[in-house]
Amino acid sequence: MGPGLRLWGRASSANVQKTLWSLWELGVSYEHRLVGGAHGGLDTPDFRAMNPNGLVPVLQDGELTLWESHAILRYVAAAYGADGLWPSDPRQRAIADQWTDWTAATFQPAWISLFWLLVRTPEDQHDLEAIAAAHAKTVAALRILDANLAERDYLAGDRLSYADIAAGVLLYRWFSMEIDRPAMPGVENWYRRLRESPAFCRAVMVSYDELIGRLAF
Ligand SMILES: N[C@@H](CCC(=O)N[C@@H](CS)C(=O)NCC(=O)O)C(=O)O
Repeated sequence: MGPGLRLWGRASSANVQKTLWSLWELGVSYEHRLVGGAHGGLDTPDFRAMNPNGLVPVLQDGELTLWESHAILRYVAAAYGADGLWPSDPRQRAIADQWTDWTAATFQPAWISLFWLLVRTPEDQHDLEAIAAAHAKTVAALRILDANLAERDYLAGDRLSYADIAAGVLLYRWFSMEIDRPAMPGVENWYRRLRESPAFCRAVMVSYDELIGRLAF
């Protein structure tokens, strides 16, 4: 266990779920402070001193205070997941980085836009054209994942790495949203493999009812 690990963030946030999944996957103990969303607490001077963006997740480990979910993910994997979530071979780690950064730059923005337009926006305000455009972008990104996963079990090879956590955290909502899902056997098999992890089920497969029709946070 880490010396005084503390996670700040509501458990319904996909970005917080990346941290929760990684900590549970590695069996690392931590203290959880629920902030953000209905819990509030992101505008206090103390929280802003930890993260000037006023967003979750934030992870503290001893003297270290860290924000940005993928930086946190890499840190947890490097500090607590050597040869587990953190590939020791630099080439394999570079591939994990490639998928992690691509998730931040391409996949998650498409997915988040779809989630906000379809789930977080109240139904009477739905913009069908914008939903269709965000759906097309999300499907295009998923097809890139699907082609990679036709060749291997996990994004960076034959075992779970932090890249699978960054991208895989988005799958539960994709597969439970009311939307057309073109067949993608690589992604579907990957999702089945991820669901074999109790840490994935506990962190990610949780209700997001509190976010439905809610634009406030
Ligand atoms: N790029 C940041 C984004 C963080 C972010 O947008 N966090 C959202 C939750 S997913 C947040 O704090 N929203 C305000 C709230 O929950 O009150 C990361 O990956 O950590």
